[in-house]
Amino acid sequence: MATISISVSSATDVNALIDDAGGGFGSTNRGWFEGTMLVPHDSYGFQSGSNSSAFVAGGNLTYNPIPGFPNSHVLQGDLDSIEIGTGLNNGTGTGYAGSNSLATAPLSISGLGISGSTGSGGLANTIVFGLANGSETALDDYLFENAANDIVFTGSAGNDSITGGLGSDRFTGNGGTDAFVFTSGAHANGDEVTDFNSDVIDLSALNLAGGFTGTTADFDAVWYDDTSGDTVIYGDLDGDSIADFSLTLNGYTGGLTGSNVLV
Ligand SMILES: [Ca+2]
Ligand SMILES: [Ca+2]
Ligand SMILES: [Ca+2]
Ligand SMILES: [Ca+2]
Repeated sequence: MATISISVSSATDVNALIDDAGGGFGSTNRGWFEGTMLVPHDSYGFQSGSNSSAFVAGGNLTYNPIPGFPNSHVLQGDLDSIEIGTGLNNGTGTGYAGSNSLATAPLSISGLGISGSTGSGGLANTIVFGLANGSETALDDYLFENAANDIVFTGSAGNDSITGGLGSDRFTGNGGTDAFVFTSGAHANGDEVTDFNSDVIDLSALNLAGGFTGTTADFDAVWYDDTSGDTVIYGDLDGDSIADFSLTLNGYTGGLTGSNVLV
């Protein structure tokens, strides 16, 4: 459905930052949302009362009250991007629709590919107002639990961490010791790391009793093969020593140890 780009500009735990973006809002700390809202805008900006969180939703979006419910909020249209950070600067001076920027925006998500979202149950509305009401669940589900959506992740020069999702994802950690975390074989399967160096593949959530077995296939274990010019990491989930999932470290043949692959 969509190939979604996630990039970070400084050392970031991606999933924690998304969780914090939702957590910064909530019933007693709502984002501001006011101004000229009934015509389409390129972006809508939200800032929590304490400015512990701010985000900008970009696309071709229109705010409409639900007919008959004048105090209701529905965001409709195309949602392309979300930037998460702090320090919302609204260039229009007439509210939080229009020209928005963030003073610091460590996390940028683009290519969301949500078009023609309508109604209160539409993705644009559930994702954006989810965050503004303190819940990142709809965004998390769309990014990481939808097998039709692939992530292209670009890390910073620092130590980044991202918990990968369903779908075929591609991770470039850049500098630093980056952690690519997977919570199931299905989440890891088919994924690629383009620049593995001294980074970490964390499969510990899978609770595989066989542990990391180097280059030897074994039951309920994780092993690797680097004889093809890449390193392919395999895992057995059902005890037959035959791989049930694999992920690839492109162009890497430097060998792996239990400190690179956490099982
Ligand atoms: Ca994946
Ligand atoms: Ca990095
Ligand atoms: Ca790295
Ligand atoms: Ca197996």
